[in-house]
Amino acid sequence: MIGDRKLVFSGVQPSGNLTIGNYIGAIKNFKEFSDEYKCFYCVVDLHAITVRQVPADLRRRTYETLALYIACGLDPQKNTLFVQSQVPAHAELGWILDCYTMFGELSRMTQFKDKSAKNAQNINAGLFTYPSLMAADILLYQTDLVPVGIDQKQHLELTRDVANRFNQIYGDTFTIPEGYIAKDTMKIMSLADPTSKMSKSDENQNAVVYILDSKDDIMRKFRRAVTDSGSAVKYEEGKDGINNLMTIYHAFTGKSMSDIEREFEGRGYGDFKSAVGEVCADGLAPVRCEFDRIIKDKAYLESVMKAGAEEAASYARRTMSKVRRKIGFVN
Ligand code: AQP
Repeated sequence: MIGDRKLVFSGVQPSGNLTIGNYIGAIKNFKEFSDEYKCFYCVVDLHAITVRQVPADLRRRTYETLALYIACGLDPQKNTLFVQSQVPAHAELGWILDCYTMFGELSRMTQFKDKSAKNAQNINAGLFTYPSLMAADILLYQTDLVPVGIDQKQHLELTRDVANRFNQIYGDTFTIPEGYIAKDTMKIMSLADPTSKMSKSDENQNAVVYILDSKDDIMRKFRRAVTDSGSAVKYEEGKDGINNLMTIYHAFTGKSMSDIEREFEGRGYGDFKSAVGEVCADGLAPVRCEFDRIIKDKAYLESVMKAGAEEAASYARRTMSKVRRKIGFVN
């Protein structure tokens, strides 16, 4: 809490080109908080290295993710936009919280299970302890609200458990954050396998629609999206592919599922897939246009990063001094 304003924190990993899953499930909603709350939006590059990254790509994507935040309407004057590795307190508190997070808790995280299955050659300790670093990101700022996609709910619950544990041992230290999972929050699924989440690190480019894809690419990907063998555009159990496309259509138009069903009655999947492509490409066009303008100005992006990191560090310092004192570190 800053005065009477609640504090909001959220982050996105620069681990790949951002997808419409990141957009619909997270970034698109971030703007809503700016007027009412004090908002910290972070590019979480420390998290990204739990999976091996090419250094030049990681650097480029860090700039791009920041530029996308701004292109999606996050004004750096109103929001603290920064890069996680530029505020070392994240790593420091991450280590401390590792010591207050149980092996069993981390073992139950579905993201760890999914990611270790995908990266069998590199199941590193960071991948396992990722949730305690995420807890540190959030608790460092005494965050009240964390807007995240529904897929991050389990991590947020762990954050609350760790914060409560720490507070029980040492007395009130951390604000217990609430997850803000919007009523209308959607989980966007892969276009190639609609039973699994759309992820930026998916190797199958046709499974994923990127925020910066061209209209042609977007149209092509939706035309090839996997659906069942039926033809009625109807939201129902077992029709994962169509349900996912309807969710995306809803996200870009605001139309309800029953309105979408009426609109496409008797029109078949082909027509519907093209319509989803159209609304998605048109909805993203202004973001792409802004992005193209901002990404060219590296000096501007660096000034945003610097100001953001300085402000974030000043908040982080207050929490760290409290944590260090309570634990018994000599200041
Ligand atoms: N498919 C999705 N549907 C809805 N929300 C999603 N988010 C991600 N994918 C979807 C939301 O985006 C925010 C940022 O996510 P992240 O970059 O921190 O990590 P992630 O959830 O692991 O995203 P990816 O795209 O799946 O990245 P990789 O492939 O690197 O693991 C979060 O708020 C998340 O809810």
